[in-house]
Amino acid sequence: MTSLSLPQHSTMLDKSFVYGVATASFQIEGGSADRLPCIWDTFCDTKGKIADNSNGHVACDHYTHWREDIALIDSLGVDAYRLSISWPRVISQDGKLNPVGVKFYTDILDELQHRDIKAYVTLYHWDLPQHLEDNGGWLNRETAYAFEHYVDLITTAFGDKVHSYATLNEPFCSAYLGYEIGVHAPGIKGAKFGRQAAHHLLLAHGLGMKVLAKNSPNTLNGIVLNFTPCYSVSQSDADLKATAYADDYMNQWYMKPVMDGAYPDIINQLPIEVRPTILPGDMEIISQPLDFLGINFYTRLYYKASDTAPYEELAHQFPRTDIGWEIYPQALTDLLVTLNETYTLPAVYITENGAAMADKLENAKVNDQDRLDYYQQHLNAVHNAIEQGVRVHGYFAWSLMDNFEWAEGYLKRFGIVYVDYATQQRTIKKSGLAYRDLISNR
Ligand code: IFM
Repeated sequence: MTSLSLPQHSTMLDKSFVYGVATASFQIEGGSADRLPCIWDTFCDTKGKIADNSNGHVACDHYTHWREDIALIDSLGVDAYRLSISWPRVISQDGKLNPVGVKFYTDILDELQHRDIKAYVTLYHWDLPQHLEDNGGWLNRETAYAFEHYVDLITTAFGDKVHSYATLNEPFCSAYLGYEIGVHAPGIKGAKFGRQAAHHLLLAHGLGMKVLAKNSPNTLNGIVLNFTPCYSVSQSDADLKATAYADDYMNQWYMKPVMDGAYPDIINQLPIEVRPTILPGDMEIISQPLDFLGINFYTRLYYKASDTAPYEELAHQFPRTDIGWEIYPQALTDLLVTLNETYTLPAVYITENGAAMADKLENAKVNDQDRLDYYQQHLNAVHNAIEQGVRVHGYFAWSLMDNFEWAEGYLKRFGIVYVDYATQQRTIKKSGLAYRDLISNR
């Protein structure tokens, strides 16, 4: 198959189904001299943390090329562009708006509006201002209130330029990868730290939602969570129990508080010293009503029982993408159907889905058939979930273009557009052309 298709009767072919592309500030912008340092700058400067020793100072230089990049987005014919706001670019150290940073984004939002592309804005995609980290970062409850203040200022400044706001992108990654196992910024390790950071991030989400309800009641407001569905290696009670625990620890830990105002019951199995400090009223703040839930999906994982821990995670099975993640599209259907059975879901958007592949630019073309196949299989998986009653309203490809893939640096390419980092030349890959055609053929 060289094109992307869906069954003719699919609601994903209705014009009301939103197709988009997604990026994040630190991963593409560069322009670091015009903003405050963030935790990823510091992490990149720490030896051994980033696979290719790179950083975000230039990245895709979107800071300079944003106008061409929006023209590129427009040429793909998408309905929406999901971008994130760099907190350290728009808020100065004294907590006031930085007009230069605000203008960068209002220019982008105006250009999107002019081209009739809906702006899906994420308010926090991991680039915490370093001065807040110096005060404890997400381990300090005050950071949640600093976020609330930032959301208040920036949403007032943006006025009616935005279609949708997400408070956080993937709090699992910020908390677990950043503060529990330390493979992401700020590189802190410890179960108590991970759980406490998660709680403060979720608190920030709830406080942010309240600000959005006040300042921006007409936008679609929600949160973006990532899920890596957990599968048991066997049907034995021990393996099933271990797998359920892993799901609660990795996935539902972020979902259940937001939807139901409570952590999964396994919180009571955690050693007392690991449990997060939760103040009265926190869970009510965290469980504000949502207009939408953004779901990011890439892969699944297998689990089994362990003698020394609540579960053991197995290596990814095959086939794998270039980042080593198993390709298993059925898990996306299973995930959506299960979430729909477990919770009362608001409108669902797949806010990220895509694959890192070992692309080659040859004769000004990238023949990424492997990525195209990944997209086809996952679009089918979303279609199948919709057929089973899940209200999915949109799908965003991750990513618009190759970019800084966190601890992997620039070694892993997720874009549907190839970026030559030496020249900043963009080339739409075969998958990008197919995505464009799927959208225009609706
Ligand atoms: O690149 C990231 C993105 O920033 C968040 N979700 C997962 C992507 C691929 O790792």
